[in-house]
Amino acid sequence: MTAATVGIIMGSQSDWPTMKEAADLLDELGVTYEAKIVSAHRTPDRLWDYGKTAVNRGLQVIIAGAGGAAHLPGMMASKTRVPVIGVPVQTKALSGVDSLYSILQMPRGYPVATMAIGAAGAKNAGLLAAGILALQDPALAQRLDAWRDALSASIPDEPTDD
Ligand code: RP5
Repeated sequence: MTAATVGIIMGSQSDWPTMKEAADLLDELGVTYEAKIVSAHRTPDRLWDYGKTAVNRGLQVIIAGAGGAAHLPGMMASKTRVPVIGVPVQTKALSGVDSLYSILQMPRGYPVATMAIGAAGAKNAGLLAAGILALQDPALAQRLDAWRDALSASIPDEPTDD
């Protein structure tokens, strides 16, 4: 089995439908990844171990999604120098604005690249991770360019009624 270059982590099983957007995108582009449930509040020891071993396990980017008091991406950024991309998962109570603010306002010194709320954010997290890896991987760069070209080509010139 090929080692994962991207770690997709999320606070709960309930985050998976959102975070699967990132996983599907990485599948499409042929990027190796792993997906794990790691909760800042419910499994803090798991979070600690994941961050402590991330560099040595060869992870190059971590995509971390959480909702509500979404401390996972920030805590992971505190524990490892592997770049962390944060995905604010949409919540029922506050529509994900709570998640967004929890992830966005990191103190100086520990950056998290924060995406949009929800599925679009998760998909863009996959694309951003692929873009980072493509800097050192010409074949992936070609696949990513082709993906972007195909998206552009799929946009019609004019709107239609149906
Ligand atoms: C967070 O709490 C998770 O990231 C999830 O978005 C939210 C709700 O979790 P569940 O109660 O659905 O497990 O830790």
